[in-house]
Amino acid sequence: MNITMAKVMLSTILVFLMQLTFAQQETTYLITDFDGGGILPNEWQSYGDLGSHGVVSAKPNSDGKFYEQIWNGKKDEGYIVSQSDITFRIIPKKKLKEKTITNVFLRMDINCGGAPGTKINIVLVDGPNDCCTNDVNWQYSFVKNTCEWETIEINLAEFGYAYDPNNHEKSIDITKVGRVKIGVDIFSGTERQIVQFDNVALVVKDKVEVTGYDDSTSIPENSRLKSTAKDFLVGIAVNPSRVQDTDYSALYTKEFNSVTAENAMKMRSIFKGIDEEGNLSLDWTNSDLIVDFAQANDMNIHGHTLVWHESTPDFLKTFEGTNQEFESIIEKYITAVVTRYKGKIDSWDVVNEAIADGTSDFRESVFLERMGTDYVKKCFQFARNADKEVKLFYNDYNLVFDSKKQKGAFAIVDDLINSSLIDGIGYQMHIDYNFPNKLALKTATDLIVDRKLLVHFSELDVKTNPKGSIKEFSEKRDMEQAQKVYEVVEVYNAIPNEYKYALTIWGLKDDDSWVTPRYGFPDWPLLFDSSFGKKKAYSAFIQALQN
Ligand code: 9MR
Repeated sequence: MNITMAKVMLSTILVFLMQLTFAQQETTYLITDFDGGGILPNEWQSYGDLGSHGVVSAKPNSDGKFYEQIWNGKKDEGYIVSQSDITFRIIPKKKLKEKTITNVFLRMDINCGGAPGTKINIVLVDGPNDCCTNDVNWQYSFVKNTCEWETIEINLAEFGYAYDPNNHEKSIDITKVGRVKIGVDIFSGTERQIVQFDNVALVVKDKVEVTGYDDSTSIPENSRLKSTAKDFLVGIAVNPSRVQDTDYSALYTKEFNSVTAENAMKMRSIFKGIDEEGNLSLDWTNSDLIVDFAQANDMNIHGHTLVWHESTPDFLKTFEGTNQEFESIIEKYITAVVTRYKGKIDSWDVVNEAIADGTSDFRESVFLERMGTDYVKKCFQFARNADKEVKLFYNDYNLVFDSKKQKGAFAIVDDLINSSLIDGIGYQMHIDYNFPNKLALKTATDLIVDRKLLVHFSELDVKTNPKGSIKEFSEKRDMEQAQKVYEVVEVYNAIPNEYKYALTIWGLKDDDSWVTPRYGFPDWPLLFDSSFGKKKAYSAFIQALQN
């Protein structure tokens, strides 16, 4: 054996050993590369619109819409769909029955066929009726705007909460339903768009790799959140009683350089009544306390929130005056609050949560009812009139993954941009240890950056027990939560500096959080435990900024 042969053998053995060590066992048990001709030669079938309408034609159908199917490599490799504003689905004929969904991934190669900006929804359909009431959606925007082929892989376990994050009863327990089908919807709007698919597969993995947070690397004892984050503010939600408690205030000032009042600047805290002449009765006790604390400690202040349906005083809901009078009261209120803290408060959530869950429509509220669909814009204008310098934000939750809500929110935002009334968007970030994934976080964050607005991850907490399935905080959940925090911080830190504002954590200690009382399950959603101890999620925050 000469030296070259020996080298080749050695490297072959090495590669083999590496594969043994690193390769994750996976089984691809449903796959189609469309090479057999026709839509789905083996184990997939078309469903719904495609089946009834699809024709091999690039001309509009009688309904004026385009439907085009090109099989098996006629243009490129892969399956091409080109149509406007319509749903298309492919469904594996085999059910996922008895598979544990935790380790099942949908993998496919996709290409936006020359139409940058195309979006698709990956849809999980849960029986028995196949469509559509129990569908869950996972919106995917093509990463490469050049429309090159890209491979996407989605952990099906992440679909669970997309369905209805606020109603845990309704969310799908995939391990129980036993007959899950998977579809792909083209979310094409009114423009004719093309999406190409190839190598659609379901992949079962032995083990789901957790990447990013490394538990074996300890962080230096003197690390601080605020000093590790060089290019943005690290905020904390505070309450009047806690800023006066030295255990809390010591940690607040050590770790954070921005505060948001968790409740003290909401209408219900400040706005106490209206007299017969229309004068407002305002109580500044709590809000002043927070402002004084922040100023004394040289911390930034983000104001939360001028208008929010959930913090509307009852006397406004039952106000008997005219709509015009109502609007003038809101104007007076916003003017008074913004003016009082001019030069002290750096930014305001002007309107909070204006869009209803799972829709693109306004949420019902007395503000909508009395001031019309322009109410958000009016409130921003009142705030802007009161202070030309203060930064104005629209703040809402679930915008990362509720695609309809996202659409509604950005319609509001785009209108505000046109009127030069908005400076930034707050993504609240009340999220789960396993949802949403990093790609979804990034894709949604890009929507803000694309508009050249400031990004505030405004109310971060990471639920570790969203379905109430655990009684105690496990090592596993601790790690998973840390991994999610790592991803959030990584995504935030990757924002171009000029659009960074703050990443605010919604409370200090696990046992202070709103989550447990609200959902009724024990949870551990924050970075510090109930004894003020740093959790893995704290280390993950620091690590994500150092790597
Ligand atoms: O954490 C806040 C909790 O203490 C209050 O009882 C509740 C109602 O005012 O509001 C909570 O904070 C909410 C925030 O103001 C807006 N986004 C959702 C937050 C959690 O409900």
